[in-house]
Amino acid sequence: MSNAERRRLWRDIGVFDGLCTLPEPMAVIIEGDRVASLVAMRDFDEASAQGCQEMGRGGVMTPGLVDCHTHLVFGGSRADEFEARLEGVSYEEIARRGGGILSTVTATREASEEALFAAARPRLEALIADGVTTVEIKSGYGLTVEDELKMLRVARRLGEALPVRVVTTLLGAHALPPEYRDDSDGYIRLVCEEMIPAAAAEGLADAVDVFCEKIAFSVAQCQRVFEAAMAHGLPIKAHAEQLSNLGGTAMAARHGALSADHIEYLDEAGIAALREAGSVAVILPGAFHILRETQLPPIAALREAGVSMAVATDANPGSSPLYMPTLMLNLACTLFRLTPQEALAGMTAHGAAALGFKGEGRIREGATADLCVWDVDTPAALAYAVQPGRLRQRLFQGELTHVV
Ligand code: DI6
Ligand code: FE
Repeated sequence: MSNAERRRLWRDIGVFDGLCTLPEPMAVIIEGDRVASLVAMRDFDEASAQGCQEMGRGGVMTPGLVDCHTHLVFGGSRADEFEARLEGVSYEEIARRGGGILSTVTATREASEEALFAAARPRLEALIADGVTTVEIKSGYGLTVEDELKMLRVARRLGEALPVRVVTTLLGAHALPPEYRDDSDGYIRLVCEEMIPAAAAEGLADAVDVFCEKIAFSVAQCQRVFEAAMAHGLPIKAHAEQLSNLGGTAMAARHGALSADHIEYLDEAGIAALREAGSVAVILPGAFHILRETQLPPIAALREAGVSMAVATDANPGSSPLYMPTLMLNLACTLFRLTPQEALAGMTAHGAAALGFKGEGRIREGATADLCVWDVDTPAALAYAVQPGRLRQRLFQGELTHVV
């Protein structure tokens, strides 16, 4: 039987549909690569089980997880920086000394495409083993036209090699490379006039990101990058208000950004701008935890304003060397006081929206069968315990790609 004709049935299963937990045990039928039916067990008609492969009972089904913010292609390691920070040197200070992001830039420039691919593959496999079916991967450690394209090519190849949808983001404006030390406007010109056009011409970038921060680029410089991206038809997003409040989020929202990410230092004006633009707030509890940040993102105010909140790993060698999305569910709850359902929605429906896939990351009739079945009793239990090995089944575009 071809996969297109195959019908699979799960019985008596708890369902988190991407926005909320359904109140009753459900029966779910997947036909080919689509969700064909989703009915409460007590309304289930046994006749519809005919021709179905029985996939099991119990457990919890969620949409495949969406990790909407990662930097998982990079060379080298930053364990030494981790130790320095434990001894009291700050992330900003390390960056000012030319370490931090720039030390990864050196290692990434030196690495071949093959070496970058080989290093990134197990990181992505770890995300997949923890339920991810869509992942965004940023460049940003090359900082030359060639090295940024090299990173994006590796990201694309990862998506071809593994059963996961990869969305690529050009983050040329991540840090100022040493060869432009006294000419940050000159570097922004390179990003706008060469990097973005080259990435667009080769179809290598699905979006463009910036790091709007004192140790990176100003609001005005980030705006220039956005205008260049938009001129090439590319959606935009921003790392903003991570270490200080510069107003990058409000500027990004005014330009129709898909998302503003980190946002620990976001103020009322920034929240209002996100609400008006319908941009997603991406919260990254892994970076908050690793940097031992104390400024909490304004979760209650975002919730009150009705801004969608996504949750992601920010997997990267410096501020979030964490490759476990279900750990982020836990951290989003314990550190940021999201409810388990909000955290799960942040890694499904709202994560998808942060990538421009509004309406995806859901389990409902007609949806793409990207989904996970977990060995837990309730969706909240996924955020409650941090325990690898709970992913019982994983479907990527209707294909069973993970069975424990
Ligand atoms: N903020 C982050 O958390 C990542 N990039 C950024 O702008 C971290 C990048 C790194 O430290 O390597
Ligand atoms: Fe990041």
